[in-house]
Formats: sequence, structure tokens, C-alpha cells
Amino acid sequence: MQDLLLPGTERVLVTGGAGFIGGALVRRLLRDTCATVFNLDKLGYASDLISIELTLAELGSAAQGRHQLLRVDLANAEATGAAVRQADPDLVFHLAAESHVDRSIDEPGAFIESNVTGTFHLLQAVRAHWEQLPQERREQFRFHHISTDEVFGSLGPMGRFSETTPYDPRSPYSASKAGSDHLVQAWHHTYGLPVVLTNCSNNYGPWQFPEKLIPVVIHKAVAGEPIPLYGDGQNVRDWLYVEDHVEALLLAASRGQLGRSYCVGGHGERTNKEVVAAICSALDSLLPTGAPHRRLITQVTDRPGHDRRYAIDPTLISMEVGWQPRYSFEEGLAATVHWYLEQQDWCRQVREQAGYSGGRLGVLAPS
Ligand code: NAD
Ligand code: TDX
Repeated sequence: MQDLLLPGTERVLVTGGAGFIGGALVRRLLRDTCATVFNLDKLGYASDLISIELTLAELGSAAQGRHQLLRVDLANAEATGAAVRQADPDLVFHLAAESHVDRSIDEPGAFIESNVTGTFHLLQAVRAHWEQLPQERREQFRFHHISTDEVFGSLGPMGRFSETTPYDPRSPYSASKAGSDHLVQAWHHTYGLPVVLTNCSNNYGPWQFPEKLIPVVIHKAVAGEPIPLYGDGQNVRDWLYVEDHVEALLLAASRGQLGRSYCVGGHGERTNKEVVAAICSALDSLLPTGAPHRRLITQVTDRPGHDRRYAIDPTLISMEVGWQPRYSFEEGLAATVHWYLEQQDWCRQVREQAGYSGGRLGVLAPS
């Protein structure tokens, strides 16, 4: 069971563990390892701990005391230092970030604060921790930074991103993530901090805050409201089921080469129009009274600076660490649509808590 982690990895710090991908990672660590998980999160609008609480209840006494929440904002250097000292980690997965491109258009400052300054504070705290570890723990220690394919910019109709693609971020979100990637690499080169990075494509699956494409489309279709398709709907994203991303993170953290960055993607390229159509036809079978749901698809003003196409070449991570995605897009999407239909109360609750009514984000005022 402990094989998922390097031997001696008993204390794992996950930042952003109350979010969508961090939550999936925390649940996996609780289920399939014996490690104690320290979950550092500011508990922002996209956070929710219900999925972790359900997992803890399911595991019963086996998980007693193995999940410890550290409610900290990485923008606060002092609190970040104290949290890292309390966690005393053997391994860090850094996922905490503001993550929604549309919100980064409306409020870029929050992205610089969490993603750039927050990563800087975390790196300083982790470096101080790592430098004072006894030799054996110091040699095993890893800092795994979780990033996105959006740092590479936008592709034309051909080609895929790989580890050698130059950085070319184009939204406030992707620029802030690129900044954090550069900080992590700099801490490796300058201070010797043992880091691994991964740059993953679009994730989807259960427990994603309902502001991103797939949960938004499911929600709008079920409610019988217009389904917003930005621009011509021909933008391409490379979709990966969240459990496959978690598997890649665990493998890269234990088998990845230090200082390396790995591109993660599951050959899931689809246009937005194709994704929306697939959700509508899944819903036609599950909710025939609303069929055909595609009548709700509505083209709306495009996202400013909308990247045209993302696609990942995952050769390096499959060759070097042995990662392969398990879910096809069709399997993952069917599971996701089914899950959101069952969890409409959860969606309503988290939207209400966040003060988000489901309206359009990230449009510039007319000049
Ligand atoms: P999310 O928005 O669901 O969760 C992010 C979590 O980080 C939230 O719980 C939030 O409270 C926390 N957080 C944000 N700023 C913080 C701060 N200053 N201090 C402490 N906690 C803070 O995001 P997600 O989709 O789970 O993404 C997780 C990570 O994976 C991010 O770094 C993101 O850039 C990266 N990523 C996401 C995707 C995707 O498709 N969702 C793809 C590739 C990479
Ligand atoms: O209502 C919508 N209609 C629509 O057409 C929304 C919310 C999105 N879109 C389009 C914009 C994108 O082309 O769908 C595509 C996907 O949009 P998002 O779900 O907002 O994701 P994206 O902007 O591609 O970024 C995501 O993938 C990379 C995550 O939010 C990032 O955190 C991750 O790094």
C-alpha cells in the first residue's frame, strides 16, 4: 500500500487540498497509503471538504487523525512558515492556486497574490524546512509543483506541447502559473531544493466547483437554461479525468527526475462544441423529458485572449515514470455527468456559499 510513495514518506503536505484536484489527491492518499496528510488551504470560494469528510467516515478508525487541515493563506508568509513547520513534511504537493481563467480576467491581482507570491512564500518556508532535515529525510524529500499546459500558450491546428515547448502564457492565470513554475525551477537551481513539476491539461470529474465548462454545461442543460458556448466553439482542450491526473502526480513524485517537468495529458482532444454536444446527448438518454438538450446551446461573446488549442504529448511521463491514463473521455464523461445529476444539492450549496449565481465571468466592459 505504501508503495505509492517513496519509502519513509510518512507526512505529506498537500496545498490546495480542499479544491477539486487537491481533494482527489487527498482522498487517494487517505485510502491507499498510511501517510498523515496535512491539508493547507485558505478555504476560498472553490473549496469544499465534504468529499474528504465522506472518505474519512468510510475509512473509519483506519483514518483516525490522518487528515489535518491547516487553514492558511499562502499570501501570509508567517502563517505559511508556521504551517510548514507544523506539518514537518517528507513530501509536498503544491496545488493551491486561483485556477479559473475567466476570474483572472476580472480580478488578476488575486492570481498574482496566490499563485506567484503564495508560491514564493511556500518555497521559502519549504526550503528552510528542508535545509534543517536530518540527512536521510533530506535525501528523500520532494517538492512537487502542479502546473498547467496553459503556460505554453496557444497551438494552431497541428502539433502538441512537450517539455521543450517554450513558455508563452497569454492570460493573467497562465502568466501567474508560468511565474510560479519559474520560481520553483529557480529554487531548484539556486538552492538545490529537490523539485519535480508537472504541467497538465484540462481536468474534469466529480467535485469540481461548477464554474468550469463541463459542470456549467451540465447545470445549464438540466435547468433548461441557455448553454454558453464561447465564440465559435472550435477551441480545443485536451481533457483528462481527474483520477488519471492524481495517478500521474503520485508516480511523478516518487519516480520523476529532480528538476524535471513532465507534461501530463490523456489524448483527449475535443473541440468545445464536441464536448457540449456529448454532454447534451448523454443527458438526452438520462433525462428524456428535456431532450433534445442541444437546443439550449447558445453562442456567446468570446473570452478575451481565448487560447485556441491545447494538446499534450505525454511521451516523457509514460516512458520515464510509466504513467498511462486509464479512462477514455467517453468513460470519464459518462461518470461525470452521472455524478453531477446525483449531486445537484451539493452544486447548489457550494454555489450559494461562494456567492456565485452561475452568471458569465471574464467579459470586458465595452470600450
Ligand atoms: P481549485 O480552484 O478547485 O482549487 C484550488 C484550491 O487552492 C482551493 O481550495 C483554494 O482555496 C486553494 N487556494 C487558492 N489560493 C490559495 C492561497 N493563497 N492559500 C491557500 N490556499 C489557496 O483548483 P483545481 O482545479 O483543483 O487546480 C489545482 C491546481 O492544479 C492548480 O494549481 C491549477 O493551476 C492546477 N491545474 C488545474 C487544472 C484543471 O483543469 N483544473 C489543470 C492543470 C493544472
Ligand atoms: O461557459 C463556458 N463556455 C465555454 O465555451 C466556459 C466556462 C468555458 N467555455 C470554454 C472556454 C475554454 O475554451 O470551454 C473551454 C474550457 O474552459 P474552462 O473550463 O474555463 O477551462 P480552461 O480555460 O481551458 O482552463 C482549465 O484548464 C487548465 C482550468 O480552469 C485551468 O485551471 C487549467 O490550468
